[in-house]
Amino acid sequence: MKNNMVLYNYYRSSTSYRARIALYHKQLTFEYKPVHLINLGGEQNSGDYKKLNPMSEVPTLVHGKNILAQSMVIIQYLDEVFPNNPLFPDDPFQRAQVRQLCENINCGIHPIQNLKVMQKLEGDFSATEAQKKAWIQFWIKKGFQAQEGILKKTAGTFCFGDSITAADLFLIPQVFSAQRFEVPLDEFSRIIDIVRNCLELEAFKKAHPQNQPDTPLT
Ligand SMILES: N[C@@H](CCC(=O)N[C@@H](CS)C(=O)NCC(=O)O)C(=O)O
Repeated sequence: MKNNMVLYNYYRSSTSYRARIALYHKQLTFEYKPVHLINLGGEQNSGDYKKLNPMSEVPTLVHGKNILAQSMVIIQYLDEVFPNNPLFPDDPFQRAQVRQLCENINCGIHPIQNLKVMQKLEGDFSATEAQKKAWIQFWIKKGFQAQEGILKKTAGTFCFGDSITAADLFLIPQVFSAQRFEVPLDEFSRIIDIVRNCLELEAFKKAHPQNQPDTPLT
């Protein structure tokens, strides 16, 4: 166990990607434990994994004896335990603004288009691939329209001024998902600029879904 830290995660899961960026941004080493979300009915649904994460989701962080689920919680925990390269501003209102940017994605976009939601739409309501894609595109676009408007006021090089904050850790993975589901991004010029700036940084490159131990070769 590197640094007494294990991250259970999946290469293309956006919530896993958030946690990986936080770990690399803070220059922490960790053991990568892949949890395949599709194979075997989804390894996240196995009894053993549920003991770690009762919601059957990735990521889960194990730090020594401490077991934590929920990417927001993991990111805040890492920020408090490892204060180098902070992910939230000191000022209480600015901290809240960064959290707002995080939660717009964490609560306002991601859960509506999560794998289990899409599986339910298909299983119980016979949604086709095209309908599922349209659903995902609708919610990401709606959320990004709100986020783009806020970012026009808060962003500099990154989501909140010119330093990396937790808001970037939520935005970049959500854009990765948007691209995966072919959401047109032309109207989101601020978001596109921030993504370009973030992807130049080492932590974001290392955390990228293309560069993980469980990334398929093809
Ligand atoms: N709010 C949770 C959401 C975690 C989550 O839903 N992760 C997805 C992958 S991005 C997952 O594990 N899905 C499993 C499923 O839908 O069965 C967090 O931020 O950690």
